[in-house]
Amino acid sequence: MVILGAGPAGLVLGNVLLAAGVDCVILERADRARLAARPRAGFLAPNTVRVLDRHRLAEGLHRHGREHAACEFRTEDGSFRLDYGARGRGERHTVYPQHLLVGDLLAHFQQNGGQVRFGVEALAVLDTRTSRPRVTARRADGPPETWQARYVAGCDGRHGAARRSLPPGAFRHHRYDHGVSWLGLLAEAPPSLDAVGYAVHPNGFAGHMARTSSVTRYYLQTGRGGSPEDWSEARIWRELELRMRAAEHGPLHHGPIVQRTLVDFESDVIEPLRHGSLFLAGDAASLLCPAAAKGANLAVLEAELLAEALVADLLHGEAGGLATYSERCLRYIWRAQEFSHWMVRLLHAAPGDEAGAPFHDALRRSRLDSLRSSRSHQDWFAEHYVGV
Ligand code: RFL
Repeated sequence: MVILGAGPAGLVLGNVLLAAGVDCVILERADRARLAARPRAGFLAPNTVRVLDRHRLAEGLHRHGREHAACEFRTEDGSFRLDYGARGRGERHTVYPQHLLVGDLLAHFQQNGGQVRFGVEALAVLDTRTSRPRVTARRADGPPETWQARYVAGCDGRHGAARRSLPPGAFRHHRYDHGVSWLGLLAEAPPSLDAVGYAVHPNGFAGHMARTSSVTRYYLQTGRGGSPEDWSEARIWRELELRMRAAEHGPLHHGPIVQRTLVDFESDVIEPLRHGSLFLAGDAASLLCPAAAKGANLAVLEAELLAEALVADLLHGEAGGLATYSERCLRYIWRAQEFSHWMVRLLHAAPGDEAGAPFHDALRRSRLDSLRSSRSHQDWFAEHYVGV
């Protein structure tokens, strides 16, 4: 088995396969140091924790992760807190930075004898209609390499080799541009709220999400086409204080900004996720905008489904799980896409040039009003916010 990419999808898949006795290798473009230092997600759904628990991969997150169960909305119509952990199914997030999780998964895989080839970039997946697919790859300072296996798992993200290798005409690529961009920031500062903060302001959205006791993720909605360098630290904190209405709710804890990333809100889905002996999982299968924090959670869910189906096929000759893998994942993917899309509409004013923008904006305020006052709407939110 060849796995492309050592993100959450590839590493969960690799660990489950290895534990079952399936021989596999992971090809990873980045070097080890870069991989373990790439902060991205942080909010892990209860299902993700259950999957990691089932495969004994959750020791680090239980030791260092923190439970999280509340959001605070700050809007032009006032603020309100939603204790989602006490609504719906009563479930909570575990906050544990993705790069720490990736570090744990990598260590576990390698301690159990798993092979990761760092600095190896897959170029193409060939012969996917046969039972001996090949992966061509290159190393920065070495000759081209070819890897061959019974199956290949494309866990190499949206711009990886797996997507590029899909036979033209054999898949649908659903794409949506939400017309919104966020500047994602990491501040070396303790969280300022004991809740996820979602602020809707005439200047645009601002968000606050705890990562650890000394690191906080912030988001600022920005225009398209800017550069993270347009944002000095002074401008960032001024804008965060303004949009989060610090004058009314209390100041934010300031600290050095150690990461600035621009994220254009685009979503997409590849259908189907299986092409002969090539399977897609994680961001390679579907990209979700980060508004609802679903991407890493879906990646883990899909990796477990794929691992179990591969084990059934390779060790027990039962091909049914692989045959239905794509269909089963796509149901989860579209549910997550639907909720993420709803969140984007909840948190952002419609672009001024969009047809019916004032109407959409009135709908957004009405949605927030309903979420503030309707217990059944809060139950629905809680279930979808922590679920995948
Ligand atoms: P990854 O993590 O991108 O890993 C893919 C790996 O493949 C490697 N690679 C290749 N290797 C070999 N050959 C090639 N040709 C290759 N091309 C790429 C890459 O180096 C990389 O190591 O994908 P995976 O495993 O599918 O995991 C997906 C998640 O990383 C992603 O969905 C989340 O980070 C999204 N996301 C969030 N998800 C959550 O569930 N909760 C959150 O709180 C959350 N917050 C976020 C986020 C994403 C963000 N950004 C950066 C868009 C916050 C942000 C700012």
